Amino acid sequence: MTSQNKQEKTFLAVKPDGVHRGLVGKIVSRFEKKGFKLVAMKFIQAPEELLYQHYRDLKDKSFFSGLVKYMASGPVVAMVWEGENVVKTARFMLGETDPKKSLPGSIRGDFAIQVGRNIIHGSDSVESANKEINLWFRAEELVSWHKIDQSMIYED
Ligand code: D4T
Repeated sequence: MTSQNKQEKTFLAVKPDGVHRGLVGKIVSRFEKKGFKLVAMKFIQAPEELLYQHYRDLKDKSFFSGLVKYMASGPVVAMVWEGENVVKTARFMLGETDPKKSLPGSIRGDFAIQVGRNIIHGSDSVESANKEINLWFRAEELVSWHKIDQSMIYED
């Protein structure tokens, strides 16, 4: 299989705490430097209805209402990134959900302390990535483009 047909997409979002703390550039830079391809990005104040949809699997958790309130407390940077194994790799780059368990070098390990302020979201599977991308973006907002450094990042 060549890298071309191993390409997949993930949904990432810098949460309001990451935006307020001025970490957007640093976070985006990590994915750019890794070699992944940005295919969509928008700065939005997420409507509560969208957040309920996004976190619907957690609706029975005790932290659900606090989570939605925090996610609606300010703007987020919603993004779609593409690359080989990007869903799993991005989760490694994010670190564990709880920053206390995240290794230094990961985004949460370097920039966050508490689980309720963990600065970034990343899809946990290809299936959730596709659902989340469809929820946050219209199809025409995804940009199809050829990044010229790809033969220096993938050998095949
Ligand atoms: P997200 O979706 O934000 O990338 O987080 P994860 O995929 O890493 O983890 P999750 O779905 O279990 O949690 C979603 C979101 O809820 C917050 N949270 C989580 C919280 O405030 N208290 C908690 O105890 C847990 C488990 C943090 C992430």
